Amino acid sequence: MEKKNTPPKKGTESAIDQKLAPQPENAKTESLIAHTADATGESMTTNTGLAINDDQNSLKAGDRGPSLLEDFILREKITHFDHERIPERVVHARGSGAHGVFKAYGNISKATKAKFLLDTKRETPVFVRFSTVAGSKGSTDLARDVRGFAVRFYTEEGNFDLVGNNMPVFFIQDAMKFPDLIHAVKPEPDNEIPQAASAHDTFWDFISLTPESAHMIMWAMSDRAIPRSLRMMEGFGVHTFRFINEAGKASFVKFHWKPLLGVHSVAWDEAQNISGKDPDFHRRDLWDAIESGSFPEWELGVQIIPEEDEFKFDFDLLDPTKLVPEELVPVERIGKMTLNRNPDNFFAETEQVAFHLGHIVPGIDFSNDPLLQGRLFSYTDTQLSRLGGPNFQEIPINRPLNGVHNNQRDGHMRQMINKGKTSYGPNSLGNNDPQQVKEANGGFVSYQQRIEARKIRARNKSFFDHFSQANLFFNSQSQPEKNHIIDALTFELGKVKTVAVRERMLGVLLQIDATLAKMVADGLGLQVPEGPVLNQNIPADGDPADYAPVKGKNAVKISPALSMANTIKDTIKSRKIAILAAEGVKAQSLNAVKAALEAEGAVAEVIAPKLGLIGDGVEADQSFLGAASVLFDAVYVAGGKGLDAEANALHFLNEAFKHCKAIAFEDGTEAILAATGFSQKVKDDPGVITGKDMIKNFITAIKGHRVWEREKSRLIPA
Ligand code: HDE
Repeated sequence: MEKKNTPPKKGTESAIDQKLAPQPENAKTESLIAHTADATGESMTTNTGLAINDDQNSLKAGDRGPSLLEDFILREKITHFDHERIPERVVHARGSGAHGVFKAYGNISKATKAKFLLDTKRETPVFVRFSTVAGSKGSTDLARDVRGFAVRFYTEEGNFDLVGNNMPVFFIQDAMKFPDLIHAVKPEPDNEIPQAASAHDTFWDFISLTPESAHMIMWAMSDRAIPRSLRMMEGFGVHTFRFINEAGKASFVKFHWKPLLGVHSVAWDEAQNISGKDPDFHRRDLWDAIESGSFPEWELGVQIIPEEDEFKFDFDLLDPTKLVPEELVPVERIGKMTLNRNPDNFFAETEQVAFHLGHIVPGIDFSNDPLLQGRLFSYTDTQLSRLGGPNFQEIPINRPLNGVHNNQRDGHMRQMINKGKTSYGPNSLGNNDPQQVKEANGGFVSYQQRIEARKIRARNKSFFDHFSQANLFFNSQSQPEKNHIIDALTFELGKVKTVAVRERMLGVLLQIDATLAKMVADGLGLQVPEGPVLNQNIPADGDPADYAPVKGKNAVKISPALSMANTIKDTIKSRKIAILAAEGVKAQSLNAVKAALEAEGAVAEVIAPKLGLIGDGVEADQSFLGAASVLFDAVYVAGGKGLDAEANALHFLNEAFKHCKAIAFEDGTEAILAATGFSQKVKDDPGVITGKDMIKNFITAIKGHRVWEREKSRLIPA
């Protein structure tokens, strides 16, 4: 039931003038007020507004008798409940949303006329939904997977959706293959196993026969697929889009999101543990950060490529399995997005938001990327079954701010009450309203690309270099990152039961990098097969020789921007630090450490053998039973009675060490360090801190995120 809300304030949808009205601080948030309900202090009613007297008992023939069909209150309640669920998204089912704002830097008018990218004074409201791809709605956040990074800008010219991922390329080149890819990665159809995982036969069967996926596979097997936080991921538009400027000149554009907290990941073993200890880890992390005022921020970056340069690259700009190396075309930062408000209602907002990369505004247009072109069909189509009909744009989270006027009418759940007799055009009975808009006044006109072509089902040969950028990505990684890719492939292929699929995949890896293939083969106890890689993406009448992958040149051999080792490492803001303590802990120094960490924006929690008071005014936030090292970024050992003999504390420390985290030992806790499994390994380890300048050194180590070099010995029990 809608509460009698405070009337929507000035600047809500209805009040906004289509032409450049000054917007309130966040016009979208205000526009949602009219649709929110708050039961605080209200009486309970049925959906028709009838006050309910008894919500505890159904109507019966006698208090021990059968329930009566007459009970319209019971029937209404149960009926609504029965229909609470809608189909989950066929991909990207598991997601988390947040509201925020975008502010342009105002430096891109040379390339685009999109108003929200030009006006530095205006804050454009945004709604963002992050997601995993393969898992169901209730699956773990920490699956090895691509992350969706979908951003809606509620601009003065309508909604612009940048529906991207946290990886800049994709598995396939043509929309025609998308259902195959997704069928291969989803749980296998006979037993619906495994959930939210690509480590199974059908996925690798498809991949090993689809060499165009090689580049994306490198990304998916890298640590990019197991982010530390949704707030610490890059985002990419993936496809090449077009910008159009005021003079009508077009250029190609690639979109990037650069997180101000840097790009960081967890370890794979850690990810698997988090999935058990807190499957909502990413969702909770995003929610908590926003609730605590630690607002995540990203800069929007663009790579602009003049139309004249379309054929200057050794790959095709229309091929979504390729990125444009930042060394060739630098990323220009053109604005900042800040996420500053959690949704009020998950279903109404995060679940019902209906993104579509076809939602664009003047100044932005599409390219002929065949993956992009197919997506232009899919997104509206999928909402029709997911949200139940053609009026999903009327759901509050989907409404544009500048109002909707056209001759579309009726359909399931129509909300709008259209006045007047005319719902057609041209009309003379209604002044021919709503009127079309001249381009000069903001009417959208598609970019007039010249096309002279034969109608044909085919792919240009410029799409056939499948391995050069896969090799560029692998080459650009630090040694620990390379090790992680090798481990990930060994893990995934190890779960594949069909040996022929494993072998075929080794053949693909050989085309990317011989050492990579050899290391994975060793782990699998197999030999790397020689011979050409099969490409099965060919039509029935195609000659396989015409479709063989070709070897490109790779103008760039190493791209530092592709390695997370080169990301920003200058803050511990919002990092979670565990302080291990037991009864009798020195309260003064514990409080000093906590204060120092919190002063840097970190979140510190005291973990002890039991809850309650453990020292002079010190309370445990969690006991070892409820806490786990994998849920923290670093550990401070504050000490206390018997901590060196506390098995849970030692396990906590060993595991933190294994996952390459910073660990500091307070003076007087030497016995605890001695009892760990890594006491003999701390010499020259920059992440194990003792002695002088402890806090300073500890903070520096946390800024470094992880001491990845530590992990290879694999000798730490945990
Ligand atoms: Fe999507 N994708 N996709 N996708 N996609 C969907 O739309 C589809 C692709 C992406 O948080 C669906 O509303 C096709 C690339 C995100 O609500 C569906 C193809 C990229 C989200 C769909 C692709 C994406 C989706 C499912 C190949 C990165 C979640 C529910 C032609 C650039 C949006 C929905 C959200 C969701 C189709 C490929 C990103 C079925 C056919 C490439 C972030 O329409």
